[in-house]
Amino acid sequence: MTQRVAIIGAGPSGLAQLRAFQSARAKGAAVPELVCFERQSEWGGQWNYTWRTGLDEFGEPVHSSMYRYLWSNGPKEALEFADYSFEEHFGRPIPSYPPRAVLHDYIMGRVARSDVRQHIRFNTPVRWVEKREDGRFDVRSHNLKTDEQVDEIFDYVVVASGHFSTPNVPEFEGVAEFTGRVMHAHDFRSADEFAGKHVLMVGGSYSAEDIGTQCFKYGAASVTFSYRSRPLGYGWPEGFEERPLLVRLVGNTAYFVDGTSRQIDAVVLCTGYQHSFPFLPDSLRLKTNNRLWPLNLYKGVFWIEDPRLIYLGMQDQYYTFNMFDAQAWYARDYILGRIALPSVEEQTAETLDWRAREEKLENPYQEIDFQTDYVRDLIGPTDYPEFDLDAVADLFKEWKHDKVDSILGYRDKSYRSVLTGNMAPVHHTPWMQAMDDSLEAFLAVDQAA
Ligand code: FAD
Ligand code: NA7
Repeated sequence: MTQRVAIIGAGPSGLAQLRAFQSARAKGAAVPELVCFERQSEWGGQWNYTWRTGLDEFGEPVHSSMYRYLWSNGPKEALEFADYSFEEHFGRPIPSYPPRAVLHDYIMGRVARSDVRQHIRFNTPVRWVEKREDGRFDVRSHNLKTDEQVDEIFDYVVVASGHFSTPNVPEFEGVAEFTGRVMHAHDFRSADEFAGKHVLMVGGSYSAEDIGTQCFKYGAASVTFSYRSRPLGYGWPEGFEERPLLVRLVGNTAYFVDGTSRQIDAVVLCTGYQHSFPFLPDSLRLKTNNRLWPLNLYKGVFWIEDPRLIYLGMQDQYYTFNMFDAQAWYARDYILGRIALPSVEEQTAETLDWRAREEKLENPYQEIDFQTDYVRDLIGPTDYPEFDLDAVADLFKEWKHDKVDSILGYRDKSYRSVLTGNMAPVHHTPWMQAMDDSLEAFLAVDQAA
């Protein structure tokens, strides 16, 4: 009987899984029946920009946390699909830090050129997954357009639903009485509304850094970062400052844990996200914070208690698209019977070794090497095209240095593709002056250069 695989989510991870199977089929393999459930009306996951916040037109939670004017926060050469270069997609080299629409176009380009769309059921969230006595899974999905629920049986379930959508929203004293705007990064859409304002970013990671610099770019009067553990630590130009943790708001004054205070007009809580799987029972549910090595996943992918349940993209990420590919290819080969998994004891021991190593990591450079080794470990036994992972690790390290050199100027740098060997052209307009983030403007400006 044909095996059936349910893939939950058609973002980059779910699409990587579809592409992995399609690539095997193109080489003559018999592949299982694939059904990809996607809650949104289009593929692309986070990369689908929406103006909506809160709930969508069906009353479903809005998935994407992306905002207008979002540009890649890492060099595109570090995330390039090994089987589909940027140059193949755009027909020429393009600059290293594309805006969201350009990356969206690239991600979609690879799958649009294959025949995987037929497997996706759009506007169809998965509501519940349960283990059956015979070892398979009952999957209940909901067609939002017809308002019908469908129950089906699958042999494997691949959870590719992302983990940057359910906001982590702490409470701060006085926030209820604060007269200015308060929002979580998940609901941030446009920096324009903060022009002329004094904005406070709570959080010390990517969202705080990127939303803060973007607000500054679009005219905020000042940007204050408030960190819990450690400051971002860049050489901030005038107009930025870092303070320790916010303790309370009184009127429009923010007080910090070191006793200092300042007037602010708006607060953006850049306090991260929760891994949230409301469609899974406790016994199957991954529980973790955002880190490089979540526990209970063999190879960072297989639910150890039952490897027919597979999670993609659940790690904190230096590597993104190419890592999701590596995971998807490995998972595919397990499903196709090409890779056998060791005993539960061996899986657990290996997983704990990775965790022990992760806990000793002291800086981003070591973290980059850690995730590089992880991706290498996954690619080795599969037919995912080999690429120079050491060169990618060097790229990430160069990127880190470039950010330290200039947090507002690092996106003006260029890097060499490890796939084509070609150097990216310098973008015509420095990032701080590039206000139009459309694909047309990015590519047209590049052509004019
Ligand atoms: P997602 O992209 O989140 O896709 C998950 C999909 O699952 C969604 O389409 C969702 O609708 C669907 N889904 C969820 N629940 C269900 C359900 N119950 N039933 C059916 N479908 C469901 N990465 C980079 O490489 N470069 C960047 O510059 C970058 N910037 C980022 C900026 C922001 C603000 C955020 C939040 C992330 C950024 N990332 C960036 C990381 C980004 O998460 C990954 O690039 C990528 O989108 C992760 O892919 P994914 O498929 O794992 O998850
Ligand atoms: P991250 O990278 O998970 O970071 C979350 C940040 O929020 C981190 O600095 C946390 O501080 C901080 N945090 C969490 N809870 C609190 C409370 N209660 N008080 C103060 N600060 C808190 O999430 P991001 O949104 O920045 O990035 C996620 C993705 O979006 C990433 O891939 C980007 O590419 C875009 P900590 O350091 O733990 O003390």
